[in-house]
Amino acid sequence: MIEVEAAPFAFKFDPVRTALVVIDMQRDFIEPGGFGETLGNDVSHMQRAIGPTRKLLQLFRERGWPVIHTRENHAGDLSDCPPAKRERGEPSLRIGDEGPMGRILIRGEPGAEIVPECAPVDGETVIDKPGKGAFYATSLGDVLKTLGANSLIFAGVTTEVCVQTTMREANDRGYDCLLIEEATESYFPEFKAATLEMIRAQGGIVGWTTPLASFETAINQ
Ligand code: TIU
Repeated sequence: MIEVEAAPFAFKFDPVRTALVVIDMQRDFIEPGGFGETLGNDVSHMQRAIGPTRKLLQLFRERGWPVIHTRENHAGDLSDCPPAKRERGEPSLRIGDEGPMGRILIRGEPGAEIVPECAPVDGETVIDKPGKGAFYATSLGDVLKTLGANSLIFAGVTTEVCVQTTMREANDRGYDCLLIEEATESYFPEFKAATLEMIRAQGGIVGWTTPLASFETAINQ
């Protein structure tokens, strides 16, 4: 077992029963002209998560530990996009509309790809998901059962939307979940801070959080 200094207390995991889950590190959320910006967000904050997520990927790859990437996206005919999701609010472009990186949040379009720094490599699982939670309408649960995982390390964007939703889904399915603090970002710094706090409140009601350096120190011991 590996023991990581974390909040609200030490996180212990068996590396042969652990996977890294990187949530939605897509150009649509991170770069100007994508889905995140169409919703009215300042996407510049997102850049901060790229370096630490890349480092985390490197740590898992060096050890041959499993890596799973998710991508929020929809079929070109929008058959998996609830009208309520597409029609809500007054975005500058809606899901499926043509934008500077191709059709917004559509599978296979340039904007829906993972940023090059965090791109999947051969052998890594990529889960396309229509919702915010990565377990909803996907094979993630089956993939994790096949791996025999009981602990999940989380990174990705955005902290309070797809990362938190997926961590809550995972928590309800019995996984111990650790979020790496610098490897996640929100469009709203105060939402990121609040989400980290609510994850670890009440004795780790959703899971644990830790700085990347603490995780790296623990796995190097
Ligand atoms: N809008 C926002 O903060 N996030 C999303 O729509 N999706 C993800 O978090 N991936």
